[in-house]
Amino acid sequence: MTQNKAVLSWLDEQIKLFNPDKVVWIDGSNEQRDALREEACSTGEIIKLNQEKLPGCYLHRTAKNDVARVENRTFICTETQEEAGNINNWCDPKEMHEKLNNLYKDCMVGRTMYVIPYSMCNVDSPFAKIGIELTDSIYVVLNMLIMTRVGKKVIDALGDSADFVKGLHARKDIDEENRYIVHFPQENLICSVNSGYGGNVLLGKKCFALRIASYLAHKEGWFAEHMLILGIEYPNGEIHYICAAFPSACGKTNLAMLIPPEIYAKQGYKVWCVGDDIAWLRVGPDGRLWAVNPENGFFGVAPGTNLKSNPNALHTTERETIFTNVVHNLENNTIWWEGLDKNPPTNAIDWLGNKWDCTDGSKGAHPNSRFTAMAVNCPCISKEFDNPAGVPIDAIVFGGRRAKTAPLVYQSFDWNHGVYVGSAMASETTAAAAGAVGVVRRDPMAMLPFVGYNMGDYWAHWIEMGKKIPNPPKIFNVNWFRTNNEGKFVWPGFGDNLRVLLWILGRVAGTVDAVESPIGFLPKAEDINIEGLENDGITLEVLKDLLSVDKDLWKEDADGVEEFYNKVGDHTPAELRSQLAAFRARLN
Ligand code: GTP
Ligand code: SPV
Ligand code: MN
Repeated sequence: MTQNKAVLSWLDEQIKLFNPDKVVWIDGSNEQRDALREEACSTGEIIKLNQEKLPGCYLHRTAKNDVARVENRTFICTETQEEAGNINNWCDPKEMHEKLNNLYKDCMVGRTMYVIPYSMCNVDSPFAKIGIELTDSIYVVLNMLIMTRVGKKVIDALGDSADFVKGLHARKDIDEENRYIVHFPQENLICSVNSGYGGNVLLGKKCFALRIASYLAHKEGWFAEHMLILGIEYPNGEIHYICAAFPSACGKTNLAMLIPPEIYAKQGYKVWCVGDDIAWLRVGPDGRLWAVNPENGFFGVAPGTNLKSNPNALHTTERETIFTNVVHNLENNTIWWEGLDKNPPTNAIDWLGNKWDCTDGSKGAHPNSRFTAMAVNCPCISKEFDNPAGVPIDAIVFGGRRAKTAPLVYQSFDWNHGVYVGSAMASETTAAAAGAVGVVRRDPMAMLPFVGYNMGDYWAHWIEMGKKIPNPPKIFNVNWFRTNNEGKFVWPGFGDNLRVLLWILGRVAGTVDAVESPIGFLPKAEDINIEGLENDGITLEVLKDLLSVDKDLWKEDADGVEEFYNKVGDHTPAELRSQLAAFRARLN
C-alpha cells in the first residue's frame, strides 16, 4: 500500500512485537468493509440487525468490565512530570514503554493485525492530521471507518512524510488490572491495551484529536477542544456558527442537532450540525477564529435519544450504524434503549447478553451505550461539514451539569474573563467515564480528562491565543440542568435551548441588552423568548429564577476554583489568579 520508509520500518517493528498471524491494510473500500462485517458476524463479535428496518446496521456488546473511558488508567508520558502537570497521570516514558512492551509481546499470535491509515479532517484541509492505528479488533476497524476518513487517499496524502500519529491497540484479555491508555506526545504515539470500548480504542478520537492534538496545538498556536460546532440559520439565510464545550454526556450531540421550536421553525430558523464532540480551531486570514470538526461520524450516547429529544440523531442511526451495549429486540431483530420510547421489548437481550425482563427494574441498555453513525447521514448536517477551511466562530459557549449555582446563561466580560469562566467550569460526573456518577467535579473547558499536557500551560495558551485573535468570539456559559426542589430539571432544554443561543447571538450582534452581575452579563428575562413554553412550566417568574445568582453559592464555588488552581499549581497563569480575586471582590 505504501513505500513510505517511516511507516514500513515502524510496521516491521510492531509486527515483531505483536507477532500476528496475518497483517491486513484497510483500504477504505466498501468491499473490504463488507467482508469484515461478515467475518465479525461469523465469530459473534457483531450481530447483523434487521436489514430492512436498519440497513447496514450491527450490534456489538463489550465485556461488562469495559463500558466507558478509564481516566485512572489514562497516562500522559512526557519526558518530565512537569510537562504533563499535576492533573494528568504521568509515568516515566522509559518505564511505561517497558511495561507496555511486556503486555504487547506476542499479543496477536493467532490473530490478524489491521493497519488503519486515517485522517482527522478532510485530507485536503490545512487542519488535517494523519494517524495510523494498528489493531486486532474488527470492531475497531468498522468504527474507525465511520468515525474517520480511512484508506488509500490518506496514504497518498501522507506520501513520504514521517509526520503521522502512531496508534497501537491490542484487545489482549480485556483485563482491567492491565488496561492502559497511554500517550507519548513527544513521540507522536498512543498505546492502548486490554480494552475494546470506544474512547479507549478508537484512537483518532479522544486520544489523538484531543490529547495529542492539544499538545500540538499548544506548540503550533491553535486549539483542539471538546466542543460541538453548530450553525444557526436566520430567516434571511445568514448563518452564524457557535462552538460549545460541555463535559461528556452533558448535551453536545443534542445541542449540535437541535430542532428549532415551532415558533422559530415557522419563521424559517434552521440549525445545522458541523460537529458534535471535537473542534479544531485556528485564526483565519480575516482575524476570526475558524473551526473544523476533525471527525467523520458521531459516537453518540444512545439512552435518552428519541424522536422528541433528538430526531436528527435518531434518523442518523437508521442506516450504516454500529450500536454498542444497547438492548437487542428479538421480536424484529432491532434495538432499543431506555428513553427511546415507552414500549420496552418483552422478548429481548440486555447489554450483558442475558434474557431481559423489562419489568424487573433493571436497565436493558448500559447508561453509556452508544451509536456509531456517519455524519453524512445526519439530516441536519451542515453543507460546510467537509469544507477544508471550516466555519467562522461567533461565540464560544461553556457549560456543565449544575443542579444549582450556574444560571441558564451568562456572558463573560471579555476574553480573559471568559477563559476564567472556562477554567472554573464544574459538572456532575456521568456514565461516560468509569467511576461514580453525579458527583460535582471541576472540569475546565470540559477538558479535564483530555488535555495532553500541563493544565496550567493549557490555560496560559488560552490567554496567549486571546492576544493573537484580532476578532475573537465572545465567551458565554450555559446550564440546562438546574433542578427544582423535587430534583426535576426546570428548563425544558433540547430544542428550546435555541432560545438561549439566539440571546447569545443577539449579544454578539449587539442587538440585545444585558444586566451586569458579579459573574458576568445576565440576560434581562424579557429578552429570552418563552412563547409556547407555558406547558413546560416556564413563566417569566420561573425564568427569572433560572437567571438568579446566589452569591453564597458562588463564594463556595470560588473556593472550589482556588482549590483546583492550587492543585494545578504554579503553572496556573497569574491572569487567572487575578480574575479569581476580582470575582471575589465583586461578590463582596
Ligand atoms: P459525549 O458523547 O459523552 O461527549 O456526550 P454529549 O455531550 O454529546 O452528550 P449528549 O448530547 O449525548 O447528551 C447526554 C445526555 O444528556 C442524554 O441523556 C440527553 O438526553 C441529556 N441531555 C442533552 N441535552 C439536554 C438538555 O438540554 N436538557 C436535559 N435535561 N438533558 C439533556
Ligand atoms: C466522551 O466520553 O466524551 C465521548 C465518548 O465522547 S468517548 O469516545 O468514549 O470518549
Ligand atoms: Mn465527548
